[in-house]
Amino acid sequence: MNTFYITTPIYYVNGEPHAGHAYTTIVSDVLARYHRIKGDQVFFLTGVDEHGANVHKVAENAGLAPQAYCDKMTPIFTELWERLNISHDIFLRTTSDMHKRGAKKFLTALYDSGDVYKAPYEGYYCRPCERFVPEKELTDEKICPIHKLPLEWIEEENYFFRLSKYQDRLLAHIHENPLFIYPESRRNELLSVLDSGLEDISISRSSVSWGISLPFDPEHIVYVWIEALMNYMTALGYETDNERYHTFWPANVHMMAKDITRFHALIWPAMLMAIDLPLPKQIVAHGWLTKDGEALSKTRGIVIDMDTDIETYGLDAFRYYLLREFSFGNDGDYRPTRLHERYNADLANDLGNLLNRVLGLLNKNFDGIPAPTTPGEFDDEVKEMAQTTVDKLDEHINAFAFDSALETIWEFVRRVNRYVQQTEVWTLAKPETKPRMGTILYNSLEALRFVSVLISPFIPDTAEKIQKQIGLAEFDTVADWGRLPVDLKVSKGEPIFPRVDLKKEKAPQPKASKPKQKSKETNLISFADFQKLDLRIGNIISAEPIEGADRLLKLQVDLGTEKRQVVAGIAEHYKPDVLIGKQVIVVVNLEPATIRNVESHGMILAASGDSVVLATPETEVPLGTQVK
Ligand code: ME8
Repeated sequence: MNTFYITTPIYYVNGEPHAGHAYTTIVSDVLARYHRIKGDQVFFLTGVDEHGANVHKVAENAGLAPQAYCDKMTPIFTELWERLNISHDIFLRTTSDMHKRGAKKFLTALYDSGDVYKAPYEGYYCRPCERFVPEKELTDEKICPIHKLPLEWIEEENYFFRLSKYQDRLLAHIHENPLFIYPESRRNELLSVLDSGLEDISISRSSVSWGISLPFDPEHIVYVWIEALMNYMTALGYETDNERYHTFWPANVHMMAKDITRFHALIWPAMLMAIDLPLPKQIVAHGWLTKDGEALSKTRGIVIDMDTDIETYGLDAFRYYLLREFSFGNDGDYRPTRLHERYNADLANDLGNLLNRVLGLLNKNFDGIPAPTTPGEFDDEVKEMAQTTVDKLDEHINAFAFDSALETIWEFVRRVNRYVQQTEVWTLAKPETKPRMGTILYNSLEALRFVSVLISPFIPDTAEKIQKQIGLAEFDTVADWGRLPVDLKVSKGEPIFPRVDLKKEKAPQPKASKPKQKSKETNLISFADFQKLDLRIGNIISAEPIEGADRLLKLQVDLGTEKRQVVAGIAEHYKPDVLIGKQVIVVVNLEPATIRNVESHGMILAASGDSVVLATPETEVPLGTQVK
């Protein structure tokens, strides 16, 4: 039996979980559930990161001892995962005995490897990042490049890990295992980090008290990031459950967003190399979930109201929307109006109506599921498509293309709808055609059972509801055609996705953007004129404000064959850090211009109404691809 070990990051407890955390955990849940229905032995880990100066400080501010604070925060995470139907096998707390014992064993092994040494350290420290900011990232203002907050100068004796020693081995590993860091954009980013050279990193703090002490020097507390990475092994029972640890290590997938890939794809593998343990198979990073194009931030009021949307549309609609709408690896903007549209079109209409219609016809004309005795036109096409859907789904899931995976299933749902339509099954109730009617309804219901298996990793409650309505007593996870037993008594069937009335529910309306153009005719251009535009796909690799120009950002855009500097008037709508890694459409043959003393070689396209939203390709495409 294959094993499949999947992990989410362990989330900091210094704030409540939000939709971004939910997204990582839901995509990991899909993978875990998918591998379970394939028959793999799965272990799915999530949990919380409870140590470190940051958590300590927040606890102090709340007037609580750190442990009491963690005990208060942690249930907020476990309750959310329950509400989101997350099927994890373990929820790890870093304050647990199991983790502490495993971490000490790991640290001892690391020390014994000879790659840990003590040295004085001084540098600029960012508390929210919990890291020293390297020299090359420092600006004159000594501001954190991520949090834009002033850095603290810290001097202390620290233990260091000889990360620099592993530079060549890491490089070789990444080259020999092209899928080790996924997707490619992240792989390239980390290869360029490696190119610029790795420095040794400090792995302890003497100024921090909330954490695990080093087994070889109890005066020092292990740096929270080093401790956190070890959770992937301690949760298996590295010190406490040898059998489980050996069954599942190395992990198949460490899932996360792109913010923490350096720790996972460089530092963590080097630590494992130092103590001769196998490396995780894949470090996989998705993009940011944003709101109105901006990074989520509770303090700035940029939040996604998951609770309202789940209450209005149901949990599965929320899960479906996140998985169907966002292209994994790219940033995605959360829009309740799109959730509404997807709910009505895909869930209520395509799937819900199909189930209702087939069950309705069956109930009206048969007493239980009829036997498929009378084959006819279109049957084989539907059966074949069922099988190809399974194969395509597997490819998409292995590439983390959850949107394409769902689209593939929905192509099949729409094909079955068409089958019902093409065969005009409702006209076949006469005695001479009734056996054919029974066959079509059997096939349609078997197709729906099939669909229920395939959607079960994504929207598990809906999958179960469908099988219940079909009359199956236990959930059948096997996608093989013809397993549906005859004579089952189907239920009448409540709509699985009742219509949600926008006005009644006061669902958010899209902002009406003021059309800027005046009349149509006078604005017409010829096709030849349009063809003069050279539009290309580029990737934003850096973004920074322009002094004295509040509306402008200076962007460096990678077009595949060349890099361009572009000035864009989007600073009021996008924070620089959310832009990094975004694919955009660039007008590359625009005359260069100098704007506020900064040269601009091109222009990026954006929808520009009440708010400004960048035009991005629906899925990631090769850099330099022409847009026509
Ligand atoms: O980094 N969009 O914890 P953390 C998508 N404790 N995903 C998002 C997101 C967003 N807007 N915001 C957060 C830590 N995430 C460490 C991890 S692991 C050994 C230690 C998700 O609470 C995403 O998965 O800051 C991101 O990588 C993670 O939360 C960061 O969680």
